[in-house]
Amino acid sequence: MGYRGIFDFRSDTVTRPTEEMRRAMYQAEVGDDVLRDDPTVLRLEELAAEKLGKEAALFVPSGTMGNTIALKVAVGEGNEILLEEKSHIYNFESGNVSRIVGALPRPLPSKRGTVPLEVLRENIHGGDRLHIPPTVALSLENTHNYWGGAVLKPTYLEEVGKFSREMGLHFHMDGARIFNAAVALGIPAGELASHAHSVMFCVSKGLSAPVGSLLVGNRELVERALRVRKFLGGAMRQAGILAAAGIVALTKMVDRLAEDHARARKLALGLSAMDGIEIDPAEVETNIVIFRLRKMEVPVFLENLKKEGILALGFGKSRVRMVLHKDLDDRDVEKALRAISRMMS
Ligand code: TLP
Repeated sequence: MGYRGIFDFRSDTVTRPTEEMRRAMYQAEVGDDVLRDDPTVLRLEELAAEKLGKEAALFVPSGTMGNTIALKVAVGEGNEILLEEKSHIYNFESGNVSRIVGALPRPLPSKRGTVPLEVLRENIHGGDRLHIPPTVALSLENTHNYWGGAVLKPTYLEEVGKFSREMGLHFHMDGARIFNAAVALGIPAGELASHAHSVMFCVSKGLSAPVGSLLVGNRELVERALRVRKFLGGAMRQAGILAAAGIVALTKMVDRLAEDHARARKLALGLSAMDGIEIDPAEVETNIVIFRLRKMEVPVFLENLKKEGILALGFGKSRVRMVLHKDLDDRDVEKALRAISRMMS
């Protein structure tokens, strides 16, 4: 399909709103959400809480803000949070854990996003020593962006949930793409969310809404989050215009994520047969495809690909990321494979 001759594999954030979303946005009933008067925002929040099986939800402008608010509420200044070392929160959110939350982030090694329980356990600090910030929370990412859309196993999440309750830690989930995980596993997103105290997810990624994320949790957390959202300047007025698209995202766009996953596998399989490209297609579980270049520099690869009207993203020194989404179809995947194959031979 592409868009105006450009085949954009950089991210699922590039998806444009569907016709149905645009109609819903046009017709949205709105009010002032700072005064909590916007019926469409309230409806989206109710729907989000219901889908994730939590008491309440808060609509926020971005995933970054949703994560920051959650940690500002649950971690707080002078405390420590355990994070997976390649997580988005630790690496790609402008250092907000230290800059805005005022907490100490402790990055921990993992196997594709799964931090072993014993590693979590070994890194917990109590509040008994004056010079060590006490560990009060942990955060996991599902699906995991850096690890190529890896899905965290429900049994692992259950264990972490149990562990966090035993240890008195707050368990936050950066579930920007939690619906991709749920669709890949064939289970409701609520089942994955049930083990965490708070979850942030985005409607602006594979679900194709133009803007927005939701923070879900219990009523107390969301009430406190409302204050932090205001403090960060994230409280919006007639935000129902945006929330209307979010409602379509949650009600109409979830099941189709399976198509993106199938195309990602097809892309990975094709790439794995090419000389100079390193990828294990078995690791591609959702819509993100990350591969390593053996013979070509990443900027050269991206520039050559761009000449064919295809956009991808450099992801580290020798890695490239290509993401599948609703604005890319089977033909676009084939086109990309042909172009890359020409470039590599
Ligand atoms: N990720 C973006 C870029 O920042 C890399 C992308 O294109 O994938 N958590 C996860 C796991 C994310 O992947 C992202 C965005 C966020 C949080 C932040 O969401 P936004 O961009 O809405 O602040």
